[in-house]
Amino acid sequence: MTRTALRICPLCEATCGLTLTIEGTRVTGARGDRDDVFSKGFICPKGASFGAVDGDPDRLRTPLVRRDGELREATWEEAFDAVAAGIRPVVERHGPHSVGVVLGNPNVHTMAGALYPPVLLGALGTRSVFTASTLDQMPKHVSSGLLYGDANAIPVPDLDHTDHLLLIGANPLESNGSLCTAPDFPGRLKALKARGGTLVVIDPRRTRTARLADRHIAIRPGTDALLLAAMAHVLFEEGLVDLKDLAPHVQGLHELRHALGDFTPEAVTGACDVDTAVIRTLARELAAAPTAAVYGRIGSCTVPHGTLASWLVDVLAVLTGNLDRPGGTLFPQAATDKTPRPAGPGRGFTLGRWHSRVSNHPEAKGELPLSALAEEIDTATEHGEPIRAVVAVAANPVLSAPDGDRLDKALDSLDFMVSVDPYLNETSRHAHVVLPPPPPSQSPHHDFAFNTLAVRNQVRYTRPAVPLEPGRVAETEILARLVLAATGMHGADPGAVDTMVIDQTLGKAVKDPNSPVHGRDPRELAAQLAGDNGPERRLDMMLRLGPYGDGFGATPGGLSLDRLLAHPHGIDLGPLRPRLPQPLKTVSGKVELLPRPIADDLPRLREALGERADGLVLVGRRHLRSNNSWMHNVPALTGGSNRCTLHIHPDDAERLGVRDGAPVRVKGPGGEVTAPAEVTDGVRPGVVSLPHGWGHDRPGTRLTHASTDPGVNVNQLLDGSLLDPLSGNAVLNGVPVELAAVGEELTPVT
Ligand SMILES: Nc1nc2c(c(=O)[nH]1)N[C@H]1C(S)=C(S)[C@@H](COP(=O)(O)OP(=O)(O)OC[C@H]3O[C@@H](n4cnc5c(=O)[nH]c(N)nc54)[C@H](O)[C@@H]3O)O[C@H]1N2
Ligand SMILES: Nc1nc2c(c(=O)[nH]1)N[C@H]1C(S)=C(S)[C@@H](COP(=O)(O)OP(=O)(O)OC[C@H]3O[C@@H](n4cnc5c(=O)[nH]c(N)nc54)[C@H](O)[C@@H]3O)O[C@H]1N2
Ligand code: SF4
Ligand SMILES: [Mo]
Repeated sequence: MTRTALRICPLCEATCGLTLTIEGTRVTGARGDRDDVFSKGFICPKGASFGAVDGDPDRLRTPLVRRDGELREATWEEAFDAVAAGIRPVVERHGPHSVGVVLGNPNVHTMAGALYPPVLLGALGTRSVFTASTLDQMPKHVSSGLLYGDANAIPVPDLDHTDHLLLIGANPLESNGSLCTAPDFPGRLKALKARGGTLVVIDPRRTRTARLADRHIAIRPGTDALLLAAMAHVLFEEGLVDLKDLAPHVQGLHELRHALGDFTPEAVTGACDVDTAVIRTLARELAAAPTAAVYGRIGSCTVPHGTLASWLVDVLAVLTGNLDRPGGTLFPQAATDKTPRPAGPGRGFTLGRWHSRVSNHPEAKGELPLSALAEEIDTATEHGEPIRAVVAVAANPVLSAPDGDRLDKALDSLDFMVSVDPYLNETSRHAHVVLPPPPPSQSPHHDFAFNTLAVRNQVRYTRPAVPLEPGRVAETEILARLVLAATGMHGADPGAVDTMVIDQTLGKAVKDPNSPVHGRDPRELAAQLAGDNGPERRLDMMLRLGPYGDGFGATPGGLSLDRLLAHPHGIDLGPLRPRLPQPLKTVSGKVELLPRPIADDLPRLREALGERADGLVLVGRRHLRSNNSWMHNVPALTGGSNRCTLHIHPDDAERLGVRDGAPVRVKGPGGEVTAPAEVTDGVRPGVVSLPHGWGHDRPGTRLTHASTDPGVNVNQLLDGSLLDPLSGNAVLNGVPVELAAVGEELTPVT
């Protein structure tokens, strides 16, 4: 029997609504849901391959438990027994910090990943927390924390209304957007141009996005902070600063002007390789546009000055009066956000409340740099115990993080490791227990994270499109049971985890004078919660307590799970609106333009004024039909231009005797790889590009298709020591490399 079901796509941040075709329990087709309030029918090739991703025969169906050195199929009971028996002794003997928790990217794409890891971390009390954020957007969290007092207050470009969009180090035509949830990002860019707006792209590669732009600036990698500082300088120098309605909410303007005094276009032009006239034009156009949005992503974050660049992105928005303004950048308000508290000073944001044991890296947002995971496992110091057990959820750091070879060895040396992962891959192969979640079709979906980053306020929820296959356990239950097993409550009812969270949340809400349920009886509220299971009840609770909620009756007609279920294509909550000063939680209650840690990092940027990359530098790239490290196993999404090749400019290729298609050796601080050259003027001279997430040739994995064309792991070129010091974010772009055609001597290229 053929039927259809709605499912929000979890395969990238765009969160498109899909209509799945289902035969029996198999997803045989996917198309865009035209009635989806947000995506309106858009779909990309990954979404269209939902069935193939979902039905990949290599997905694990049962847990695996290591016995006599071999991972073997086991029952769920055996698996959770093994988890409890593996983790508890480590905690009891060596303390909570000896358990490392590693959270990977798909946690932001599952309900389970939003609802349970915070409980796990709270209950374990470990400081050894590592997530994909420190390979990605931690600089943005830190700059937001410092500017606004809230690391999660990330302004989003008002794509649908802006007149001028400045994109820095982002390629949404391949990535479909990030920290800016916008189904059909490409269509929204085309609409911007159609309404007479301007698109400017700063990227060392002439990407598909750059080709759409009115102006493309092929900057030298790693130097965006300099360029943006010089743009801010020009705004001050030419009297173009105009805070507009922001003025009462901002402090530190004068100090900022002074701090940026040295960063003239003339001073940065050599390092950035961008003409001074172009820098001035960029600043003037930004100031002159009726509205303008500045947006930076991977290329501006995963670099040595990632936090400064992320900060300057918002500084430019403030200086041109475009922060918190329609057409500029705005703070979304998601349906599951906490009840907004009244505006006023907050506690601010602090970095470095503790440090990593080996290299003394400061924590940021409660996390240590993922680049430091290997050394925190394999290096003994007098500053506490090394990590002896790892809980990895949806993470493949052996490929995603620097120096996978070292991490391979480190993970292999652990007393215990558990992976919650659908695949036996480069990372999970080291686990003692692998707990496989069901495929997406069998999982519910709500975007807790991405709705806080969406270009339009809206809310959607889809229940599992296909019932759980016999023998499967929902990922929410897997994580709830993992929490219990890791914290000494092995065997308790997993529903107890949800009940505990609900009791705590409602208990707090009734005491909060700003809550719509202030003064009520938490038991009475809990009894009102709708939903078929714990996660649904938690969603209902969050919706009802949230900014659009029914407040458990206080706001009749407000949001609740029942109301959402009655709107299967979602509920539109309107365009983004100005919200300042409410989101600010700084000590001053204002946007703090020049926070101390930023000011203290500026001398390092000043030093970079004199730097000139004289050799080749490496940058990454993404391909539309791929996603980080885990989608190369789906035949429909591989092949064609989705290949692990080294892009090199024709001038560099000629100079080095590199022929198109011939293998090239690339050497970086952490190692060497050999990949076929693809000679293209799509990269600027002096820059080569390799995609990440490849290198599927390790033994002991079960990735049948991926291993036929494994590619190489670009992150092996890194040794993990290159970081943005404020955020601990890995430097993945602008890395100096040496290069030679195979058979030639490897010499630094000048
Ligand atoms: N050189 C270089 N390296 C990079 C980047 C770069 O641009 N250049 N990008 C970085 C970025 S932005 C990120 S976010 C990281 C990502 O790095 P990771 O956080 O390691 O994420 P993935 O590589 O996507 O691997 C995700 C893992 O989750 C598993 N998985 C898939 N679906 C599910 C699910 O539903 N549940 C569970 N439990 N597991 C699931 C997959 O099998 C895989 O093992 O990579 C980073 N690495
Ligand atoms: N198809 C696909 N979609 C994805 C993913 C994927 O792997 N594949 N991953 C998802 C994830 S986890 C994320 S975080 C997002 C990322 O989303 P994006 O940030 O849009 O991702 P990228 O395509 O890596 O774009 C980064 C761009 O920065 C450029 N760049 C490199 N170095 C520099 C520099 O120093 N300065 C400047 N200005 N530019 C530079 C690169 O050439 C590249 O074009 O994509 C998400 N969506
Ligand atoms: S753009 Fe992203 S969310 Fe939309 S269909 Fe493609 S992979 Fe799925
Ligand atoms: Mo990411």
